[in-house]
Amino acid sequence: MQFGHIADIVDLDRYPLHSPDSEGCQALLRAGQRSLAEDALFVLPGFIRPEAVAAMAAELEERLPWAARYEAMSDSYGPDGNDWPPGHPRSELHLFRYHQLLNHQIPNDSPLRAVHVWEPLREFLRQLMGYESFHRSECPHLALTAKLAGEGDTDGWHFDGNDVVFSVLLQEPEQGGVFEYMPRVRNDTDQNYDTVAAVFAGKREDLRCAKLAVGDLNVFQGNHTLHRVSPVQGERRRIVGLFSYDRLPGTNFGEPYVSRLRLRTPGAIALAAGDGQGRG
Ligand SMILES: O=C(O)CCC(=O)C(=O)O
Ligand SMILES: [Fe+2]
Repeated sequence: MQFGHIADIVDLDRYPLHSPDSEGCQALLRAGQRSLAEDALFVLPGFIRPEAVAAMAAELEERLPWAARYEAMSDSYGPDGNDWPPGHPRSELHLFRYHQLLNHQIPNDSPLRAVHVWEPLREFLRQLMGYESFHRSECPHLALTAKLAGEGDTDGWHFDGNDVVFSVLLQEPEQGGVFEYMPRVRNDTDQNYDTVAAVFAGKREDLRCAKLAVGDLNVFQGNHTLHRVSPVQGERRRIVGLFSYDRLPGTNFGEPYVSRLRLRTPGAIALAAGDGQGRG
């Protein structure tokens, strides 16, 4: 591996996660908790060192031919068993379009994976979130992924199904690809559909844009926060790495999204065609 030690990848001078009792680390936890409470988002600028960011982006872009192509119109909420009338925010569809590299397609010695499996990061995030237990996802497909968004690709308006998402921005597009969000627009008892409907209709006053630069670690609570990635413009792709954790050990992701990705993975399609011929 090009990067022999985690200190070559993560800026430990600025982010001493390896010394959890240090004043530096404790101050980071306090700042992070304040930021999450106010903004549902906590950005750690320059978390990944520039040389490592460049290597991660290149490694992922090289694997683009094997990435799953996701393209679907979806609602922002996920199914809840009800039939919502046309015009209701729950029945409004948005475009989701990107390439996604799945966990098993990212090499074991990838510097991106080295960050995901770095124990001090998991423990820091556990403390930041105030969870009693916190585990790396072991999902063979989605534990660690990367989204690569080219011209016109976008993540439509949605709420996340999980409590918290950790991402690192690895490459910025020339234009667009902006992470837009409205912190805590809903809560457990109030869906606030009117405000959501206004955003869908184009109202932008209460939207925030995350100021992300390459190398930043973004901790984001997306289950109550409406968000999207605006369409990418230009030749250069937007690339993010996404780390999954869960309060329970050994959790896998739901099958529908994974099977959709599997079907749209070039290798999987080739394998299915090969099987057919072999039997014929
Ligand atoms: O690409 C990003 O920055 C976040 C994407 C997102 O919202 C998601 O994967 O749920
Ligand atoms: Fe999301």
